[in-house]
Amino acid sequence: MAGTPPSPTARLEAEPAPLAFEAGTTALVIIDMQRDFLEPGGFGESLGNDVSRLAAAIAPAAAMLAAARRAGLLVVHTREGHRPDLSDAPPAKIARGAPAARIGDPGRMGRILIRGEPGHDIVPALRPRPGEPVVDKPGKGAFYATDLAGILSARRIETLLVCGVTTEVCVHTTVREANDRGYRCVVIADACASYIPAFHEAGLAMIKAQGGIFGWVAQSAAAVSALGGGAA
Ligand code: C5J
Repeated sequence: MAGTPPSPTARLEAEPAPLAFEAGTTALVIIDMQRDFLEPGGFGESLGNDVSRLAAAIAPAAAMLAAARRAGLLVVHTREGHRPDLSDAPPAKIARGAPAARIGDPGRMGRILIRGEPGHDIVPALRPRPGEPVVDKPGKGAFYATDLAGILSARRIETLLVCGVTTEVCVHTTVREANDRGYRCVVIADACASYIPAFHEAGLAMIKAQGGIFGWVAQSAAAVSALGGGAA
């Protein structure tokens, strides 16, 4: 666009190789850091998971959020959840596994995985600011049945810094979708988490294997530094 100064190029220490990116064409995408996944009484716990395992990702994700805001990156938050009438929830998803409480059932944070309920909210440490897009998604991938592609293309985004939960489910599905759409994806390892630690490690290993077949993996400290560093 005429009159827009060129974005300075930043260098990010990542695996399998360092990566150059420009703040103006880079977005931070924070996947599903919702109470339903991170707090007791929500969807994650209903599936038999120890939700305390996800807490470690909050502080690194908050550091990423602060750094991205300072650097002027587009910040996109996603939330997994369904309409109150469950019209966008496939019966096969509702019935999956042997949960103690199913999607749409009443729980300690309102109806489980339903938009508008307390459990659907993003945790307070990562609350979106006005103007930051919040993408509500019915599936695991953030591109499926959402307007994320339009949000990114309107800003000419080329590179995604991705964090959130869970590493091997919604983070991985979104990165795979994004990779196929031509985005360069950097998964911020310590700002992601899984209920199953071995799956977190395997998920990260799969991203960066084979020369970065799905993208890159970096630590939040390196990414914050590449974004200009400094305190929140
Ligand atoms: C899951 C997610 N694990 N956000 N959702 O069901 O990863």
